[in-house]
Amino acid sequence: MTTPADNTFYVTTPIYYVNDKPHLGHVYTTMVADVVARYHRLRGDDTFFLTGVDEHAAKVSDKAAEYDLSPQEWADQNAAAFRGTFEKLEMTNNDFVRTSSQRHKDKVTEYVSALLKSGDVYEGEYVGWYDAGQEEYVPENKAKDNDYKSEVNGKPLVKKTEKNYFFKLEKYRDDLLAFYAERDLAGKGYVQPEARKNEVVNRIKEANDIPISRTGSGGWGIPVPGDEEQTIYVWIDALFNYLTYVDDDERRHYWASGATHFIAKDILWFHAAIWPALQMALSKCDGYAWVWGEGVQQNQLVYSHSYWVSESGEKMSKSLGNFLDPAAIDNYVEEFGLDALRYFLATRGPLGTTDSAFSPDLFVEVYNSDLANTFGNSCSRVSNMIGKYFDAKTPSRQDAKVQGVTFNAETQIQSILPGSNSAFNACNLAGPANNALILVREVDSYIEKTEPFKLAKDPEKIDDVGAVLGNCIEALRIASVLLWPFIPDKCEAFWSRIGCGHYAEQLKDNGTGDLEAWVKWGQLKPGTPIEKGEALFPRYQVEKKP
Ligand code: ME8
Repeated sequence: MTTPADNTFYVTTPIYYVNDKPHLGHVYTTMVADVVARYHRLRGDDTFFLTGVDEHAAKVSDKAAEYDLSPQEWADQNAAAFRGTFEKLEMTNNDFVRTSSQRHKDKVTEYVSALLKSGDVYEGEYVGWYDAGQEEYVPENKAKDNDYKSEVNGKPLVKKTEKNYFFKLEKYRDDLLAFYAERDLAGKGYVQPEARKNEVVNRIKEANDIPISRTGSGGWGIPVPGDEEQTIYVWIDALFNYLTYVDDDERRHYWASGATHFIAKDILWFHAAIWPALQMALSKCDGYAWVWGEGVQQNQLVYSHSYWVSESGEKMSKSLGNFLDPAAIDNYVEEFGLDALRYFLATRGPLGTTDSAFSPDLFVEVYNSDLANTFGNSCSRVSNMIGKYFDAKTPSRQDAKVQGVTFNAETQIQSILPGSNSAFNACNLAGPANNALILVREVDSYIEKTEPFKLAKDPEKIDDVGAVLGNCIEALRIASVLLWPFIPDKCEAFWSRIGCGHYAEQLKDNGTGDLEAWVKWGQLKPGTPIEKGEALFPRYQVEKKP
């Protein structure tokens, strides 16, 4: 995830199937992308964040039929549920994809027409084992396992040949491998984490052409241009969303910067092989060279995270019915606040190569240790003392050394920012959050060592007390700027208490900030009114656990 020189940043999530309501897994990927998008806006980057829903799947029309609704009606209901959940969770996506939107359908039709014309999509024949009772094709291995009989009624499967459209994936094998190699050479692998790359590369070496259409969808889907009998396979339709929603004069520069695609490992193959091959193929068509431009080749990447699993280790999924659904998510937000959920998911989630168990105990522990006892407590403690000893105004002296104790935060800050930037660039979220907390802990330890509450008893030492508290509030201001992508609401509340409400003003409605300037030491002017306010994160009593 590298920001190109022009400071443009484009981040996406998968578009989610609307056969059912959203769950924690969907919220997670969108939340991760949101934290990253906010970080880039905070830096001042021209940022575009896209999420949305994938509608034309057979499982959507099947589910609709169960409820006696049209696929569109069912998709509308669930798309609204996804949109509503994301809005409630204050996701800052710039647009929301619906693959049933006219804009998307028109663009996909244009792209597939171009590919038909160039010959990279061609008409062919699909030969496979057909279960007539079930009206479906059975993959070769499954057919073989069942002795070429129907799993359902035991009747022999029939070998059936059907007209189909194919994409010439095989033709792009070498180009894909060369692309992977170039990116590795440049030190910016296309697939991350690195560990996931090998399985993909090995599969690319053997990739064959893939069918990209189907019949019998009952009209639910985008027709293959010039052949109303066939609809474009849902995965091809879906992958194109990353392009259809930015393919206009206002947004095309986001595409050119090279997207960061956040996904989970379940859908890596489509993103790691089929997606870049489709882009390569489209770029060879008249008027589409920009689709595979330099910025795309250098910066586009696929970050494939692991799963949230239940405490017994099963993947959380709709089909297993063990996911945290919107109601359970609401409960967490009600009990702990939205920022607490954001913080927990972003810092303790399965971003790397191992799955994370969603544990209510761990949630409470992290909430209390990082948010209530560290950031929240430090903000209250320092604001309270400023209220008590300095008439609730920022004290004027900020010497680094008080009572023989040197305040280290100022030097630390110089290394925190570059460290956070490179961590974000590597899609590491726990690191930058922890860096900010290290700064907060530095404040706590400085207070423990200098004991301003004791010094304040001696009127002659009031300047020292001022120096300590002035340093502390300044360090907390900087920590709050660094924490904003994770816990925006609480940071904004804190800013309004310390005279920094203008940060929030600037960031409002997806505006951009000035991270570098805001984390410079010594900006809180002496005499700035400091409000105490309620605890930002009230401590949670463990026996009350949700
Ligand atoms: O695959 N842990 O949609 P989908 C973490 N429409 N993340 C999870 C998760 C879990 N247990 N379960 C789901 C599709 N996710 C296609 C995508 S994109 C062009 C088309 C998240 O509704 C994760 O991001 O099955 C995963 O990749 C995605 O939801 C799959 O969502």
